[in-house]
Amino acid sequence: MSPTIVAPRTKPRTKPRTEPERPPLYKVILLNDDYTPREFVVEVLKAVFRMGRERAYHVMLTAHQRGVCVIAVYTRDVAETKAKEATELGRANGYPLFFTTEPEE
Ligand code: TYC
Repeated sequence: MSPTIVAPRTKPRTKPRTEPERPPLYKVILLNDDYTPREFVVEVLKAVFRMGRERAYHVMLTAHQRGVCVIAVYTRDVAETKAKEATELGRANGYPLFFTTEPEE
């Protein structure tokens, strides 16, 4: 019996590797107001954004002095959930504390 001749593959076995797409990131932004106590803002930042006291105090003070402060960057779902949760903690305690999100350029 004559040997079977196998034609060489002309196509690569696998697709060329491409880097996985990175998901778009969203900033969580803290807005200043005249009513929420400073200490309450610090506690919310610690609880929802897992900040230590010093960083939370610094972020609170930046928002207090400049009107806004970017807190952190997350994927869209996480950013929106945390902003909602933190805003809701303020509302539940009768404060107008407000967190918003915006896409990172
Ligand atoms: N401005 C508030 C006060 O003087 C404190 C405060 C800081 C509120 C930051 C909101 O994002 C904020 N009591």
